[in-house]
Amino acid sequence: MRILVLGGDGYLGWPTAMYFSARGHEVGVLDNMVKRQWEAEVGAEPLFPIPTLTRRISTWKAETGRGIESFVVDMANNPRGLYNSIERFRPDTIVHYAEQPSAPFSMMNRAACVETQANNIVGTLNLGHAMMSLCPDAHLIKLGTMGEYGTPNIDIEEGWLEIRHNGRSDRVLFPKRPGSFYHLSKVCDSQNLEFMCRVWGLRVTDLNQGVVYGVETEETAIADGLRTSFHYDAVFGTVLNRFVTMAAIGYPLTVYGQGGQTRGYLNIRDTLRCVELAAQNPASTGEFRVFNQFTETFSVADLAERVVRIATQLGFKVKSENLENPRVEAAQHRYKAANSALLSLGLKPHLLTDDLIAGMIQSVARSSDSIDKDSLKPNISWRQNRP
Ligand code: USQ
Repeated sequence: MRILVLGGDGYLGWPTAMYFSARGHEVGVLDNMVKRQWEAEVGAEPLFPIPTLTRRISTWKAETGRGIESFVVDMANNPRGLYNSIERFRPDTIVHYAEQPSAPFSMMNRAACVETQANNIVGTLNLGHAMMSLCPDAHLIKLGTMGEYGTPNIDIEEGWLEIRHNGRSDRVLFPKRPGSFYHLSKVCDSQNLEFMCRVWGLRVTDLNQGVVYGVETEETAIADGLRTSFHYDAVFGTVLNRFVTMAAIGYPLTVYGQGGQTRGYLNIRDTLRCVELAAQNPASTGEFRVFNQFTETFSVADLAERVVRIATQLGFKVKSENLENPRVEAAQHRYKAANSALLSLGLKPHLLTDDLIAGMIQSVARSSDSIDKDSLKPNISWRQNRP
C-alpha cells in the first residue's frame, strides 16, 4: 500500500509510520509541527527529548534501510499544500491523526477552543475535498474518539444505531454527547465525513478510539532516536501514562472526583494493529464505517488502585488523592460499549497486566530526573470561560 500518515510527527502518528514502513509499505508523513508549539505554549515537555521529524526519518533509514517521505504542511490553513502533497504521494490509504488531541487544551480559553475546532474540523474538510478531487478511491482511516459518545444511559454501538420510532425504523448515526470542545470537534468530523461518503461516495473508516497508554512499540524500541513523545502533564498526558509517571516519583495520583469515570482503554501497540486491520479491510465505496477501538474498560479509581498496589510492590512510596474534578463529567454512570468489529477482523489485544504496569513504572522511573512536577497538577477547569 501507499500510506500517507497525517500527523506523522505525533505520539501515534510516528509509530504508525514506522509500523507500516517496517512491513514493506510505501509511507509518507505529513505534519505542520504545531503540536510542538502547543506543548511549548502550555509548558509541557515529553518525558524523553524527541528529535525533529527529519532526524527521526534519517535514523529510521539508517537503522532499517527504509525511506519515509515527509511533507511539512498545515492542512487547515494551506489547502494548496495539502493538495500538492496528495498529488505527489498518490496514497491509496490515508491515516488521519492530524488533530489537536487534548480535551483540557480545548477547554483552556476561547482562543484554544477556536484553534482546536478550526484545526480539526477545517483540516478534515480540506482533506475530504482533496480526496474527492485527487484520489476518490483512496481509503481514509480517521482517528475519532470514544469520547464522541459521552456516557449515555444506553449501550454504545459501533457508530450506528437501529431505531424504532412511532412504528417505523431507521439506521442513524449514534447520538453523541461529547465532554469537551475537543471531543465535539471529532463529532463534527464524523458528521462531515459521513456526508462525504453518502454524497460523494468516499470510503471512510472512523476509528472511535479509547484512551491510549504505553511508551513502546516494536519499532520505537529499535533505537532511542525513534522514540515517540510520551506526555504526563495535565494537558497532553492521558490518565494511565500520568498515573505511572506519578507513581515513579512518589507524587500522589490525581484521581478527579471519586474516580467513578469509566472509559475504554487500549495499548499503543493495539492502536497500530487496529489501523493495520482497517487498512487491510477497507470500507466500501460510499461507506462510512465506524469501529470502536478499545480493548478493556476501567474506572479511574480502578486504575489508580492498581498502579498504587503495583508501585508499592516495586518499592515506590505512593498513594492516590481525590481532587475536586476540574472537568464536568458524570461521576457514576453506565458504560457498556460494543467493540467486536476489530476483534472479528483479528485483533489480539495486549491487555493491561500487572507486569505491563510494572514495566511502565520502571521505564518512566529511569527518566525520573527530567520529570517536571509542576506540570502534573491539573489547572484547566471546564467551568471557566477565559477570553
Ligand atoms: N483523569 C483523572 N486524573 C487525571 C487525568 C484524567 O481522574 O490525572 C480522568 C478524566 O477526568 C477522565 C479520564 O481520566 O474521566 C480520562 O481522561 P484522559 O485525560 O486520559 O482522556 P481524555 O481527556 O478523555 O482524552 C484522551 C486523549 C484523547 C482521546 C481520548 C479517548 O487525550 O485524544 O480522544 O482519550 S476517550 O477518552 O475515549 O474519549
